[in-house]
Amino acid sequence: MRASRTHSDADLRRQAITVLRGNWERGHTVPSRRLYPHQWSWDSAFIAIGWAHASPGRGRHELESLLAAQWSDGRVPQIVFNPAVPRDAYFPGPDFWRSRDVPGAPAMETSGIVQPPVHAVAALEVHRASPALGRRFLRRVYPGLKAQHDYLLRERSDGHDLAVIVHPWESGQDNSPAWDAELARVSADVEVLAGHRRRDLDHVDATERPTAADYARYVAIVDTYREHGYRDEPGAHLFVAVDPLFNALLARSEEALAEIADIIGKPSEPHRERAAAIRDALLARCYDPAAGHFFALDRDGGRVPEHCVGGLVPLVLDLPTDVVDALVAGMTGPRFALNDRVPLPSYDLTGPAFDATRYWRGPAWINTSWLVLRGLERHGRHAEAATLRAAMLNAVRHEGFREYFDPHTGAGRGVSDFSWSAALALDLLATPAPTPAPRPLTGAPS
Ligand code: 2M8
Repeated sequence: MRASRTHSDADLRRQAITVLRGNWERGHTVPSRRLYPHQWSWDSAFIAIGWAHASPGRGRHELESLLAAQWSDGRVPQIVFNPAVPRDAYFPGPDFWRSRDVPGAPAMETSGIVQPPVHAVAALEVHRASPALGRRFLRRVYPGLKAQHDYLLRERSDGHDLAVIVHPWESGQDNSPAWDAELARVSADVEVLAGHRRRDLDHVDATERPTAADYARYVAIVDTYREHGYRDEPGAHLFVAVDPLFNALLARSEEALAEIADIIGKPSEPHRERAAAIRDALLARCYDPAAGHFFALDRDGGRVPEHCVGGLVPLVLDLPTDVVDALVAGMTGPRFALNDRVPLPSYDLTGPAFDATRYWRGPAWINTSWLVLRGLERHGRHAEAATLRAAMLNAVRHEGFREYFDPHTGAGRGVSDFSWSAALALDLLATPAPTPAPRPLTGAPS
């Protein structure tokens, strides 16, 4: 890490707002002007949480513009394409997804898959930032947020209270080693990429991005889903998995929906029941007490024994104390090596597939650390939360609002001026670090 670029909290705040303003695009914020020039689903949720501290009106627009692209079955698309951006600026673009051919898709063009549902949490945070504006915003977004969850629990049920993902992109942790075995079952030749041009490699070094073999499979999975009109029917899915991060966020968002329902006078109990059912299923199916970690499941319900940062994210939920203790022990041990310089790695530092530079196979990301931080706070683990907060702020202070960071050295990687890194830093700066619980002074006079 370069020590020369240190900034005060006030400087950092100003710079974060400058990044968000630079990426604002009439109604939504692009994750990155260069690499991701459209609106992304879970990015918008994190970005709205940042806007809540700088411009709550933009936070509301961010979420409402995303929900305006919701499909009639309730799915909130992973990408909403901006018609003003050249159609081939990002691959796969609107001509690949062809949402216009699908009944029930919105007027604007979108992709046909989803991303982790953290939007109800974001809506509540945006509301809390400006409650004086009344409950109208929550009234407007509640039906869409409820329909988003209904879709996941209805069409994507694993039959045991958890929701499945049907594409690695749906996890947001695209090339995580958790998906390797399931992805290996998809037969796809890199030839399927022939008529396409990967635009990501124009902006970021190929050693940091998913491989051509991964992209061929990503394309093949969508080709089949598209042939089924993006209906979740038998034969439509070449890839099926259960992601602990996705389901932890679904449960946390159900809790947020319960709070929203209370505020606007709707029944909240069904949301609390759903949150508890998802949490219980995560504990029963994804948690391995011997390993002290939550694991992804393959399509047959088998645990995928890869330690990924997503397996720490269920900390955002109420959990038994022994589970919290085990997760914290795993986080501070050699696999995730919690420290105050660099945020948590996306994957086990000691794991066989670890790669310090390749995207979700090792690099440290601000959003996943932010989720774990909120979980640590929920469980009163203030010392570990303070350490993680220091690491996140240290990374962006020294390297700027990069997309991800080398998990050993903290060197910035991926694109610069990345929106959720700026947005979540803004949230950290707006929330003072809690005072650690008093500890006995060793050797103090009695
Ligand atoms: C990355 O994913 C996109 C596909 O959705 C890509 O690689 O092109 C992931 O980091 C994902 O989590 C994120 O939402 C997206 C935009 O920031 O980029």
